[in-house]
Amino acid sequence: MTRIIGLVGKPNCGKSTFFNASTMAGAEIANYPFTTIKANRGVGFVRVKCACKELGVECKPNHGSCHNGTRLVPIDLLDVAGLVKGAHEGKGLGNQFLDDLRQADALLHIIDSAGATDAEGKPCNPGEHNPVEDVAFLEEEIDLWFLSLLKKDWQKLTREIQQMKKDVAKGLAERFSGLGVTESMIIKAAKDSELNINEPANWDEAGLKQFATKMREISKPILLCANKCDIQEAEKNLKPLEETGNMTIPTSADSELALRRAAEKNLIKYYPGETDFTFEEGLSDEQKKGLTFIKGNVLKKFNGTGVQQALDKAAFEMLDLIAVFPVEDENKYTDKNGNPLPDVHLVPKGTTAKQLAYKIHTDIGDKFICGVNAKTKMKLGADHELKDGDVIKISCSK
Ligand SMILES: Nc1nc2c(ncn2[C@@H]2O[C@H](COP(=O)(O)OP(=O)(O)O)[C@@H](O)[C@H]2O)c(=O)[nH]1
Ligand SMILES: [Mg+2]
Repeated sequence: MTRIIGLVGKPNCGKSTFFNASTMAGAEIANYPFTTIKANRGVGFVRVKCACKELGVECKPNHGSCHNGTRLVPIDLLDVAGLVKGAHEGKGLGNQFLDDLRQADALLHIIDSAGATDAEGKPCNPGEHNPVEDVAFLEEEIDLWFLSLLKKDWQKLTREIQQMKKDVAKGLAERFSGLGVTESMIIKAAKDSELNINEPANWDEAGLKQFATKMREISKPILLCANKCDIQEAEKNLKPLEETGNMTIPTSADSELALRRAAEKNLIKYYPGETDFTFEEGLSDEQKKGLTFIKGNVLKKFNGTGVQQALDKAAFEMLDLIAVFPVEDENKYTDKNGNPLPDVHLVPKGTTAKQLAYKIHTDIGDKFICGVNAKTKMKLGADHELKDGDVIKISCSK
């Protein structure tokens, strides 16, 4: 299943800027065909150590790009409609918000850490709003939505599950499959809430609320992006944001967008995620001034703009994805046209050789005979679990 990273938060905190910066093709990464899928659905990129260096080949990516052994691999991004209070009751763009949210497997909560956006999402003077309040606000809104879905004919649902002697976790997972909630997530959420999974009819209101919260935490992990870190007032809010217990990263989406635009016009040499750039010819004084500000106040200070770092963290630390390189020739590491390391698949940890085959193509999955680890030439059975960085040839029956 394709994993999707959702950008969420109040209006005006920088979601669209973050989205535009992340999905911007740029000169280096322009060769992805579906950069914008829908208005708010696009393709961003995460950084992966390419196998090309280790294998001593020059890779030819079908999608994304490779620079000095760092490969940019496509990942789906969703710019979720701005959240307002009462979204779970359909307020504001509530239904749109929840509908978008359903599809996301991990959330980047874009926060105006400079406090220049008030509780309703309107611009205010930097420092006027306390961004820490936004953290609980978003979590509660999603929790209440999960809870309202749970409570909607809860009695009927639990009776049905028990009468049909259905597995409770399975029954609940079916009900919540549209939310990206799986059976194992349900079991974990019940356990973490100290609820007996076999007696859902006995769960009380407080238990249900707790269960909804756990389900949200497990199925929609959140990374806080302390955005607008280029504004001075952000500094004092970074620690308090971290102290909410969420993984936090300072970001400047505006800076990332400016850098990628300048790189696209060949005004600077900059690669996503890097902590510095170099000037090329042809910049105006004003452009130079703006970019110099970013160099000193963002890149140097925060080790990058944080945008690429946030995407990488979401993919590899929250979604636990690994990168595998399918090839058709295990000796030359190429596809059938002779292109070395043409593709990278991002798959969940624990993915087996046969599951990879199915991800490449249903036909390849159906005709799977075995896998071959191209680095060691070892044969791999259907259930062999793949490792990060594996280069894999799938052998099929004719
Ligand atoms: N200073 C600064 N401004 C930003 C940053 N990111 C976004 N903005 C500005 O914040 C405003 C709202 O941004 P937008 O992306 O439309 O927010 P959205 O409503 O969450 O999608 C715009 O004026 C952006 O230029 C940032 O990192 N730093
Ligand atoms: Mg927007």
